[in-house]
Amino acid sequence: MTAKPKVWVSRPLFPDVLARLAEYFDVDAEAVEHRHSAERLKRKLAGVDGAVVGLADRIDAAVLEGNTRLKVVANLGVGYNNLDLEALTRAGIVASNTPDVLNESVADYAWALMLAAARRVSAAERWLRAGQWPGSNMRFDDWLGLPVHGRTLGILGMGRIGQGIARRAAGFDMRVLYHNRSRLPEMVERECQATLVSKDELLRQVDYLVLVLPFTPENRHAIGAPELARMKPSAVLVNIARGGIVDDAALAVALREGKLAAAGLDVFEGEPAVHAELLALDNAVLSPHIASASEETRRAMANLAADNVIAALGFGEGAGKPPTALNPAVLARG
Ligand code: 8YV
Repeated sequence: MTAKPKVWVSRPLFPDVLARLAEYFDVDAEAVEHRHSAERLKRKLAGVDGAVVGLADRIDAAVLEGNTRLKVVANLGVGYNNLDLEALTRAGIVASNTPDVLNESVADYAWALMLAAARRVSAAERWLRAGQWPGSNMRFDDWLGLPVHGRTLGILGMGRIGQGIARRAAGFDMRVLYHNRSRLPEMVERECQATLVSKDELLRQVDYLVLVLPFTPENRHAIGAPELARMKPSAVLVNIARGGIVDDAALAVALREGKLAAAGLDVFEGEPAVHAELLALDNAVLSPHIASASEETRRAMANLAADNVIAALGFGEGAGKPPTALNPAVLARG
């Protein structure tokens, strides 16, 4: 009997997904979360045919150097700025991500942050838990927040997640504006009831701005001090995309000085560290990169990553056709 191919899973995963992988492979799965050093990544990847990796695992040319065994890297996320796709392609390694399966959960969560930031949910809960309600003589005009219904929602980056966020806006009677590299097909625009505007118009007109851009060098600090200055002081910013798209230091200043009303942030520059000034602000609702974290969605993401590894290594029904390969040309090369 020939030995099974080897697969490394860099983060703990659902046991049933690991069991699926184990049907085909000799699986080495991390039992606890680690921040893997480049050296450890290199060593682990040198000894396997396939890998399932997370966003904290930076797979670049240095990590791949001298690796002649690895054939597939499946990323647990739709965003793949942790992968050097060119280096992987050059090395003949298939890379995959997890698009689509997370669209609706992430869109739900964008709304959670929007509503929580507008209505000061986190700050009010902190106050209540601190025992401040009894004896506070809470006034009729305390804890006033911002209305969401009937306002203007802006979406920067109108892929499928952005479209999901836009579709939900109909229930809040909102006008939806978007800015994107290219205009959406008319039918999709109609479905989302969204209108394409320039980035400048978007910044100036919206009451709620949700960022759904991929993290690329061009999108670094797409929202910095100059952009924040163009927004209404009553506006709310929501980032469920990637840290680094927003200049967190500039955002903290705008929030502190009342140049922006509030923010809902799930991602941060340099996470898991969070800018100290953001941590100190009551008008920032902060969460630890959990927008896709519903049971159903995380399970679907893990299964999709497993599907890609299984297919790329020539097993299962889709043998040879990983469903969400980012560089399918590698497969054609054989
Ligand atoms: C993460 C994400 O993958 O899909 C993405 O790009 O950022 C998230 O869904 C998830 O938080 C696991 O780290």
